[in-house]
Amino acid sequence: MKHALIAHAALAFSLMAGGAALAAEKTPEPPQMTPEKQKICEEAEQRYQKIYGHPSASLKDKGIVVVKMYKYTFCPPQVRVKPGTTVRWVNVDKRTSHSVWFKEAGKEESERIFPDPEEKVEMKFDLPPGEYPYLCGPHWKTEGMVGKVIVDPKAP
Ligand SMILES: [Cu+2]
Repeated sequence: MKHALIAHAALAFSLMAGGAALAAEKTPEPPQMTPEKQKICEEAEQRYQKIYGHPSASLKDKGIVVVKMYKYTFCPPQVRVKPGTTVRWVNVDKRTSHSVWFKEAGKEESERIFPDPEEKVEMKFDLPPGEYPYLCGPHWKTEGMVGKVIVDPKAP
């Protein structure tokens, strides 16, 4: 079993328990959607469709929002989701591994996942409205690979 599936209850607990106490270790803001990042994310979506056979947005009906990891970028770098949404991270790179780490919240880094359709990181955001920044363990410092989940009841 290669799935780097993180227990939902455990995530909710530690995200809430972390918070203010670790405010000193602030996660940088996710990158702006420059034309370069836009291009990377368009490519990431094409690769996703080739691997999985459907557009990533088509899982929204099931309450799943997909974030692709590609060329040191979370695509999209920022997602706004309704409470209760599951965010699924998949790696559509060629050979680099990536992780999902809610470091600021005091959470442990996920497993480092490879470009393999069997691997993913998934978390259900049964959490209070707010911003949940995260990093890629191996690349946040050197490549600025950071992202953010915003829980918002008014999300589309
Ligand atoms: Cu990475």
